[in-house]
Order: sequence, then structure tokens, then C-alpha cells
Amino acid sequence: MAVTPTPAQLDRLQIEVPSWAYGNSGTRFRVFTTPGTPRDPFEKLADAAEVHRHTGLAPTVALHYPWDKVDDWDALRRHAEDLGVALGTVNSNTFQDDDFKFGSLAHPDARIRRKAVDHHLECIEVMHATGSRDLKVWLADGTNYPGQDSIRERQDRLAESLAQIYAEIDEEHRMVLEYKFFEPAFYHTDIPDWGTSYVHCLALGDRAKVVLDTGHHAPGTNIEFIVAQLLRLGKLGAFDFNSRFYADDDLIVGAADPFQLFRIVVELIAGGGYGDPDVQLVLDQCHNIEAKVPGQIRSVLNVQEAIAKALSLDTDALAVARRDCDVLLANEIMMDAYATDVRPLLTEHRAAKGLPENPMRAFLDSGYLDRIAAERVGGTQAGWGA
Ligand code: AOS
Ligand code: ZN
Ligand code: ZN
Repeated sequence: MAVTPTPAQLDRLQIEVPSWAYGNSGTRFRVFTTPGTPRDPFEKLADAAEVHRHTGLAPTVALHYPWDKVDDWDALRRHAEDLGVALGTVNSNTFQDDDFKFGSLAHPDARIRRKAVDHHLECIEVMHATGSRDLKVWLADGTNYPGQDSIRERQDRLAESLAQIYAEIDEEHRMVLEYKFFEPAFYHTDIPDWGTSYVHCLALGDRAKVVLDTGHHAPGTNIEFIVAQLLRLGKLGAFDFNSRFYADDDLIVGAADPFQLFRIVVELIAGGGYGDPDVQLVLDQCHNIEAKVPGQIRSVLNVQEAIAKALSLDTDALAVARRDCDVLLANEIMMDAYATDVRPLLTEHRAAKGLPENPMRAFLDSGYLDRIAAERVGGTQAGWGA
């Protein structure tokens, strides 16, 4: 009862990979190092390009500023082009400076807020040099204890700071605003949920959109509902894809709950967001114990598989079942799509495009990991690279 996705439908998938996924990362207990870890943004791009070369799915790379700061942005841009990828979203960083201990854009001190706004203006300069379209704002702002600061006043300060940044982005730029319900602040965060992000984006204007990070919700949250609603409102700007079991685990997308990923992309497709460049699909992951490039390859393939299953949904039959209020049939049609083994179809699709039929195997056989382990000595932790 499932339908077969067309090559053209499958070809609409593009996933942005994060530069920070290629650096070492870990927990507060330990950061394990991996041989061959990139030593600078140029090497991160080289690794990211391997993901695209083997899958054909990851043509852009998100940057984190100042983690990915370089002296010569043109050189970085050209390097990316030579590797067959492009520079993507610029992520700001207002969480690794002592001045931001009590917040950044919502901080009670106007001097600190100014510093945080200025950091974003610097990011906008970077966007001019990199040709990036999106400025992604994720804030660590919040409080740990009731009474620590005024929740209400922090919202007002945040709105004012965001407006100052938004006023400086170009016509072709967007500001995408991420929400997260906890961590590193534990009592309240200043943008805890999609509603708060939406309210700020609405006040800012058309080029401000919400970022939905799949790991940033309380357990049990119906994320596909949020996807449907934000698409309906024209305010879903981007996804940060990853998996969680317990908190903001940042594990490989689709690893924890492939059925949830399927349900999310079903709503993405139903709401017209699939293949729409205004809904940017990005990975936001860390590979603490697994090899990083293969971890990223697995991730983009997991998204591709979920998309192919969702495209297998017989939407005509589903519409009839829904109209008839045939609950069991509607659910069966949905589960048929999910149960479809799309792997042979995707293998065929890759072969037709001249890509390796098994990208993971092809990458592991290429010798790239041994090569970088021998060549690169002293790779650094994500965020402290270069
Ligand atoms: C933090 O929890 C967020 O998911 C952000 O998207 C963050 O910018 C990213 O994890 C890189 O630090
Ligand atoms: Zn994120
Ligand atoms: Zn996160």
C-alpha cells in the first residue's frame, strides 16, 4: 500500500553539516580525542566534503563563530568551492566568554548586552565574506534559581537586543532563532520553546524564523505537531537534527527514535517544507565516541532513509481514510510507509547518480581515516579549533 518515490523527489534532499561535528567533543566528564581530528576550519571542511562526495546529500557546511575564525575568509570560501561544498549558516557564540556568565542578549547589564549584540554584528560581517544566508542565534541565556533575575524584564531586553541585530542583516539574510527548554540554565531559559521563539520572530519581521532542534524538547513532546504548526505559520526556518534519549544528547539523528524522525519528516513534506530552501535541514551533532566522518555519513543516510519512507506514504489513500474517519486504515497506511524497506531503492538511486551504492563502506575503504590520522597531529576539541 505504499507508493514509490521518484528520483526527482529524492533529489530534493539537501542537508547542511556542522563544522563542529568534526572536532573532538565530549561530556563534562571527558573529551576523548580521535586520531586525525581537524586542526583548523580548512581541515573541518575537507572532512565535511567527504560526506558530500560519498552521499551527494551534504553540499553546505555550517560555521560557528569564533570557533571557525580564519584570517582569510576568501581563502576558506575558495577552499570549500574547490572541495565541492559551500559555506552555510553562521552560528554565533555567546556562551564561552566570562562576560556572558549571567546571560548575553538578555543580561541585566547594558554593557554586556552591547557586547553580545556587537558579537552578532561581527557574525554578519563574516556572512558577507562567506556568502552565508543565515545567522543562527542560540542563546545560553537564562537563570538557575527562582528570583535570580526578572523573567519578564529579560524578555524585554532580549527583544530589544534581537531587534538591534535584525536591523543589521541584509535583505537576503535571515535570522534563525533556536529554542531550548534547559541547559546550561536550569531554572528557566530565555527562549525555552517554539512559542517564545515565534513571538520574537514575529516581532522582528519576515526574515526571522524559528529553528527547531529535535533534541530541545521535554520527553514526550509531539515534535511533529510543532513542525506542522510552524510550517502553517510560515515560520519554520531550519531544523537542527540529532537524537536524544535523555537530554540534549546530540546523538546521530534517527538513532534513538527512527519512527519519530519519520513522523517529523512526514509533516515536513505534508506542510510543503521538503525541498524548500527556506526550510534548511541542518545536523547539530557531536561524535564523542564514534569516528566523526562516518558518524556524519550515517546521519545524512538516516535522514535520507526517513525521507524516502515518508515519500512512500500513499497520501491519496490516506486522504480517503481520513475523510471516512477510518482510524485503523489511516494508521495502517502510515505504518505501511514506515515499514517500507527503502534501502534497495536508495542503492539504485545512488548508482544512477554515479555515487557509491554503499557510501559508508566506500568511505571506510577509501583509506581517508588512516590518511588523516597520519597527517594530522594535535587535533583540537570542537569549539577550540583554530
Ligand atoms: C545548543 O544546545 C544548540 O543546539 C545549538 O544549536 C548550538 O549552537 C550547537 O550545539 C553548537 O554549539
Ligand atoms: Zn541546535
Ligand atoms: Zn542543542
